[in-house]
Amino acid sequence: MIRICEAGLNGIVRGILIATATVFFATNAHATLVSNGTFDTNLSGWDHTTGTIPSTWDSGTAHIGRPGTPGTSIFFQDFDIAFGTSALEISFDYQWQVNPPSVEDIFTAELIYQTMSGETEVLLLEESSDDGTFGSTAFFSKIVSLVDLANVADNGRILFQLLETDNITSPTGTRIQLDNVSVTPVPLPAAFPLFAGGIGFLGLLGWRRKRMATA
Ligand SMILES: [Ca+2]
Repeated sequence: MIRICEAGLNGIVRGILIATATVFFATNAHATLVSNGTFDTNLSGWDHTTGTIPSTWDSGTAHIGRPGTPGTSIFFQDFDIAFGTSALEISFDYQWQVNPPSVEDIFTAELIYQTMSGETEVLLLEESSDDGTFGSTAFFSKIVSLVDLANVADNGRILFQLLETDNITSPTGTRIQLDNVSVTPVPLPAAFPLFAGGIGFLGLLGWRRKRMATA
């Protein structure tokens, strides 16, 4: 009698487990939401002409800013975030290049997303050329929680900006080399405990059966 009950329970738990695993891994398997984040052959998919200094493609990377040319270089892409997504993992590689200037330049990265009531801007990174390591690639990664995400098309934007100030006395300047930009939905937090709980419960049933068999 107990064995039938356990077998039945086992089947139900397996069913729930398969269902939650499907949700969990389907969500987890989402590829990055941005297109051409690796800049393999060009800057297609990105707006690289906004601001006073256009961004350029160079050997599989994007160059934001032009050394010695004062102004603002803005580089961005809009993408769809599926309604119900609760968080995004954002990562990219960046490198300060050419010459540390006498007057600091500022590099910023932002996530902008549409909400029920308007727009939210999340500052991901703000770095001065005084603090940057020139000629060495830095890896950035952060998980951002989304609040009140609007159910509209192109509700997300990732934006990079280099503000290049005038260095009156010398023509030195900077650019940011950008690569491997990735924006990935983080699995539903509600699905994970259910999934992990299901595995634990199956383990417990297995342990009880084993114990009864040896008794
Ligand atoms: Ca690349």
